[in-house]
Amino acid sequence: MKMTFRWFGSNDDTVTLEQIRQIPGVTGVVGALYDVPVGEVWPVEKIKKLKEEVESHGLELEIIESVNVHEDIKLGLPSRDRYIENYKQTLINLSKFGIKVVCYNFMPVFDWTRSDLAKRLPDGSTALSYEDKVVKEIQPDKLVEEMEKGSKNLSLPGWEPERLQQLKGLFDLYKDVDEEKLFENLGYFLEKIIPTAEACDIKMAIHPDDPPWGIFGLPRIVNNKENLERIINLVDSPYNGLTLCSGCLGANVNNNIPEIIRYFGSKERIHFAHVRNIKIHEGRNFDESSHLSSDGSLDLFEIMKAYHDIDFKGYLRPDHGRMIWGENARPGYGLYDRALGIAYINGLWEAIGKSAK
Ligand code: DNO
Repeated sequence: MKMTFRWFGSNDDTVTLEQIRQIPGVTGVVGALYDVPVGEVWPVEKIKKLKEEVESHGLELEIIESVNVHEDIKLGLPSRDRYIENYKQTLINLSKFGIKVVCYNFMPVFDWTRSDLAKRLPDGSTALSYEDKVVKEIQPDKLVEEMEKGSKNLSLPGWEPERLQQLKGLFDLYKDVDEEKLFENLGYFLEKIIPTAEACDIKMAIHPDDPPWGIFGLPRIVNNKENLERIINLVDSPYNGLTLCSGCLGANVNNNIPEIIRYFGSKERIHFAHVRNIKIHEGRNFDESSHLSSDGSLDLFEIMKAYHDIDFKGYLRPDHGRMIWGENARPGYGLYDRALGIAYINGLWEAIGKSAK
């Protein structure tokens, strides 16, 4: 595996490349251009600048999270073709700088969703949390407001204000899009972009829905083994692959994460691993815990063992961390708890590797 760390750029991250470089075992960052509107082509000059900045700190930039997909593509509107052409051009531009994997998602309107960005845990740390009742009762525009309030004036990935200002219109458009239609629209998108991804040698890695169920009546399809299987078969190419996020899929107790890793790993379709833990409470409620198995509901040893068993050579990153030691950072993306996560994942990896010999 290649250990990486998500970074939001020098203008928009409290964590610096100097700090990231000092975390044991990290070889690269997971980056993106956050100032290009969704649907537009990522300019070569900006990609170059980001790449050079990361490399000048002794780190690699080989993976992007995310090139977001324009809503018109998910909706299947006639205007999608223009945005798909732009997406292809972005892949071509990224390939000029040695990008190997592009993560994206296909969640209608809302990317990852939480009811609280700073829930206080018994040890005094704060964490992202999801309470089903709150999300069921809140109006979508109110949720957007709450997320913005909790963001500490840092951008939240996937929560682009320009798009979310048009909530009402988007909800109207989605009235005609059910899960089958969404699959169809994803298939259309993949058929067009995978040949370009192949030519550019960039592996596409779809990110699961977070949480892995529909919210506000909007369809969601990237949420269990059966649907992941259907997605990789929409276009049967190694370039049509997955970001395997343990915390997203794991929120549904029916998803057996080690089994899912072994299954898609044996098909060589996992290109990017997000490793994190969650503490599941009764019903559809969970808090994000530290990475440690005994703090959450997922067994990180079994998860890392599954990656070891499939001889995982792809990119991996710790996922969200709690806010600890008085850190004031983007919710989920501080330095300390994610660095602790890395130390733990590295420890598991070394122990599993040595005891397997
Ligand atoms: C949130 C992230 C997501 C993820 C996208 C991938 O913290 O896990 O925003 O990056 O869904 O496209």
